[in-house]
Amino acid sequence: MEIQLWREFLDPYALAVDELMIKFNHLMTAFRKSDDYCPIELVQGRVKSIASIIEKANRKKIPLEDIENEMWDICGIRLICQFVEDCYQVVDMIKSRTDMEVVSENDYIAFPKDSGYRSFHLRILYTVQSVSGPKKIHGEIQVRTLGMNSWSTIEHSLQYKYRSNIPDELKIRLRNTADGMIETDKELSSIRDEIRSARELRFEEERIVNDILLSIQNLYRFVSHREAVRIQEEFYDIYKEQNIEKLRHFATELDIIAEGYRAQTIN
Ligand code: 0O2
Repeated sequence: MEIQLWREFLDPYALAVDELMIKFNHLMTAFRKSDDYCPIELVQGRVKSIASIIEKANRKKIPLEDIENEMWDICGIRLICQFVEDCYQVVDMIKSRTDMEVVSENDYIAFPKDSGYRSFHLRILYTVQSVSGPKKIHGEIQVRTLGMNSWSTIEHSLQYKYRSNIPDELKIRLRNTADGMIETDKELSSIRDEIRSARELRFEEERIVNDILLSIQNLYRFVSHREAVRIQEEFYDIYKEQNIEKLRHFATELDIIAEGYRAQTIN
């Protein structure tokens, strides 16, 4: 295929990757705004490079004219989670969506590959509006934990170095580190509630601080500069104590003060 034709061929895949990344990032924001725990930690996406498509087509004996139907990961999305349980929740969420159709799945988390590779793969069909009308794109979504992701990223680099001929001794060591990663994931899952509540507390603190700063900014319109600075310093002192209860209380007090000024202005 000529370079220009490759560009045209890959264009709808780029659109699909962009759209899917926006959708999953938006989902993360929606979870956080609603104070719910977000099972997705990070969204990544890429269109497979031409070199990688050709290499894979050769390796899997896929004629170039068939790659559109036979290669699923030209449009690739990776959803990275904190815990194994989150991966399955994310998989269920994807399956229940109406804007993408899951056509098959491979659970390499429950059934790791011989290499030690773990991830949940979903093959999807996703429609984009291209210049020539709607086009159904084949895509692959990989769902994995942070641990699985670091292992596979490292192993993938070694595959490049050794061109699929990783020495046996190194393969065994990689396998052992993959086993270690399974134990780490299990251990993290067992303290999941603790980690989740710490994380929620952090997000809540961030939200309260943002609210307080906004209220102080608004107060500048109603109180003297000196008074606003005094309130600001009071906030800094409370913030230093790292006591979320006191922060909550301070935010409520500020709300009451702001409400009082607002009422005065209306009257
Ligand atoms: P890149 O550079 O990651 O884009 P599937 O049909 O997808 O459920 P299968 O048959 O393994 O599973 O598919 P394939 O096409 O061999 O692998 C799809 C992708 O999964 C790979 O893309 C990798 O991203 C990842 N993957 C699969 N097996 C391994 C593995 O043993 N180690 C690592 N590190 N990743 C793996 P590509 O083509 O490698 O390219």
